[in-house]
Amino acid sequence: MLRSFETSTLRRIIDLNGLWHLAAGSFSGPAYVPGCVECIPGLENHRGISVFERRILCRGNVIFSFSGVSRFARVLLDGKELGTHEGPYTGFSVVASSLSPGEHLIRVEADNRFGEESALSVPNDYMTYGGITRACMAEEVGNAFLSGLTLVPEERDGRWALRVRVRANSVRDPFEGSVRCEICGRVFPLGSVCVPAGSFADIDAAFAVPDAKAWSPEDPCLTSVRCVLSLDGADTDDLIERTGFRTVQVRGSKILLNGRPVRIRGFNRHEDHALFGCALPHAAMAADIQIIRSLGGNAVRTSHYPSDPYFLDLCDESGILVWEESHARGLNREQMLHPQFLAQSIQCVEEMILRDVSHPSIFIWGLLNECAADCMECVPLYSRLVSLIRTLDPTRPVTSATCRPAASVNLRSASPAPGFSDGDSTLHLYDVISFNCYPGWYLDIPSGEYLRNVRAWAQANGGQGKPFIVSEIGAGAIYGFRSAAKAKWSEERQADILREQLTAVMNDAEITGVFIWQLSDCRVSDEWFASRPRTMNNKGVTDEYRRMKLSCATVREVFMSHR
Ligand code: ADA
Repeated sequence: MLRSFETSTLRRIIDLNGLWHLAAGSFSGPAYVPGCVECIPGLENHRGISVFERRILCRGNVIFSFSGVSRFARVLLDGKELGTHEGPYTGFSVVASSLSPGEHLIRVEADNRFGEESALSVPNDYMTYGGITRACMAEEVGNAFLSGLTLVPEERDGRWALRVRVRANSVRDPFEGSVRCEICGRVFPLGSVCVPAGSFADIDAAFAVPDAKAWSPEDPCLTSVRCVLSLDGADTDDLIERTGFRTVQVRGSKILLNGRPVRIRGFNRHEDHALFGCALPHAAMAADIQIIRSLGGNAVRTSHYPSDPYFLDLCDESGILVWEESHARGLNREQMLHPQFLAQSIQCVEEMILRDVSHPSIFIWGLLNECAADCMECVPLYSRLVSLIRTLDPTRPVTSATCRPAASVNLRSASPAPGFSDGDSTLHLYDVISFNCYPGWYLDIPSGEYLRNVRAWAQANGGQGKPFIVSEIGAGAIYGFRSAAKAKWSEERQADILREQLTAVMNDAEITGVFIWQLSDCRVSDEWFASRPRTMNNKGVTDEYRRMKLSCATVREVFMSHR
């Protein structure tokens, strides 16, 4: 299962998770999917093509769906290529048609090498693992099937409506059918649909849902919607998606959830774990949410890429608010001007929003963390991607986490290079302003003073009157390193810095909230930054096994006193 709930009642679903045969480097043997090849002894530093194979009993038309293959995937059935996909953090499906009943061989080639053709996955302050890193499944369908069901609740004058989009597809033969939705025991006809041979037709409808129950973090009540395709009066295919009825609005310097201002007490979360790499099992995902709640948190930022959809399901169910981010971290001018950058970014944004727009827990979209927002040639790229997000989902605010106020705010005197501005030139594009700030760690300046300076600069440079989020703040500590002198990298030092930083943020009523950098220590690409101790980003409040550092008690104390 890719999701935490049943997604169809009419399809035969084959779970593809479990043992596959893996050939990678010198390894040849069984490997668990989903999983990272780097978790297999001997493959800890594998960069290359990993070949996964397994046999599957199926027949007819089969949709193979993958939630994530890192980084580039090629899928073959019985030796014939079904499709390819770039990007580790969004899913994809390929269809095989008219299969004879019996055993078939599926083969997935997962390539985690960096290279010329990869604009977004580059050596970075996190690890690009390899393998079939998220869940996968196969589904048997007939000639006519549905895909891409999305649900967007809309509130008008205190009444709820639901916008439903779904695609009707033909594998081979043309058809005419009808589509309906079932919600809370009621049936809403979406009309008839006429699909040419081997093609598709999109259905887009909105209808009132008079007895909708509201979703909120305190009472995360979810609504299931079943969409059914019928041909000649017989139900042929169905899809189930979930949503929650809630509103998100930006009003002046506040973000309102269901009409009330929210205060974010959040954590940045990389998908990374000492035992599982980026392929966290569901229980480990749920454990992360328990840690966030136990520390007084109410939100998570999926830094710096779209999350595993199962984790988003858990956030919906737990009432944890989510900042979901399309993939990119710290790309400089040359990297943003890469010939594939725009096409791959558009693909990532489109796949993320199509996949995730129905999640009520997602309250904001983010993009392009700490990229070259001070480069005048790059500003149009930002603009293009922000417009794309707004077109695909006009219901949520958009933001980008930046670390670039004017150099003087960061106590530097450098003047900008030709073609660059002194500070971020894209703030005018966003609904919410977000800054990554490390006073007390990278900068020797008191947090209160630094945050006031950054905010004043943002107000004067495109952020006037907009909500302001501290999208990262934190300090490093090596788990178990205790020091009476509170030396750098000690747990004591991290706890002290976080207390000072978080107190400053939470005491400033003009700041909408904070995402601590970060929930757990994560592995860093070897190729990126050898001077990070342990080749890890050690700013987690827990280590990579989720063992709590001293700072957890501090975070809990500060967050709990601001609930
Ligand atoms: C950033 C960046 C993070 C991480 C962090 C750090 O601002 O967005 O990915 O690298 O700094 O630890 O320095």
